[in-house]
Amino acid sequence: MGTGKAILWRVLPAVWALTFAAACQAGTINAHVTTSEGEPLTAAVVTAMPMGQTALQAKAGTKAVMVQEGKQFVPFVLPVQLGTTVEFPNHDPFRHQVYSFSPAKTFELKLYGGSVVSTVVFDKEGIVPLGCNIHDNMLAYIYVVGTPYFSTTNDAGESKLNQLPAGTYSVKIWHPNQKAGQGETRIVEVTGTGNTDVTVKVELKHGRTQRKPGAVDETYN
Ligand SMILES: [Cu+2]
Repeated sequence: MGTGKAILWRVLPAVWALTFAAACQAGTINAHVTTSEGEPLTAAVVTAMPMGQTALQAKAGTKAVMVQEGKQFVPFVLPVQLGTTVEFPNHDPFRHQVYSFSPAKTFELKLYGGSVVSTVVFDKEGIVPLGCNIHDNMLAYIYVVGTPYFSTTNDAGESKLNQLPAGTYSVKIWHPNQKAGQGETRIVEVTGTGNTDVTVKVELKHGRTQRKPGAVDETYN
């Protein structure tokens, strides 16, 4: 009898915790990102990290894709979670040679084309600028983050993070051409119900963008 009661008292808190967790709904963060002039900023990455949480690895088998097509990388900015395998399919009828010299991931894929799909696992948080040895105009960024909650702004500068468990988050906005040292961070409270709006202005420097294929590159085909 005494033992039974003791077990009950040990189990009850766990049952309550489970019931409470199940009752908790998920919230949404709606981010609106503009330049300092108030223009909508596309291709900015919005990440939400639960406060006090250390970097979270992606589930095993998580994949993302960075395409080469028309001598361009698509997308220009690809956010991925730590541990994600990125595929680099080439949709062009000629070959590419993708590389990065970044501290977060230094790699160089062999010259490839056709149905060969090269893959790289991104295992360190940070910014990975990509280039192609054959086509100088090609440029893209893989942004490796330690949270499953991330999204890129659309042409209207909007980004939605869904299914966030209620709690406090550190919300960060990153864009490849933002001014150095200007990692825009906000502390945001997400409740189980309704949306939380976050509005951020990002000051841009004169940054590099991906250029359209140029005459210089034509000779390397
Ligand atoms: Cu190329």
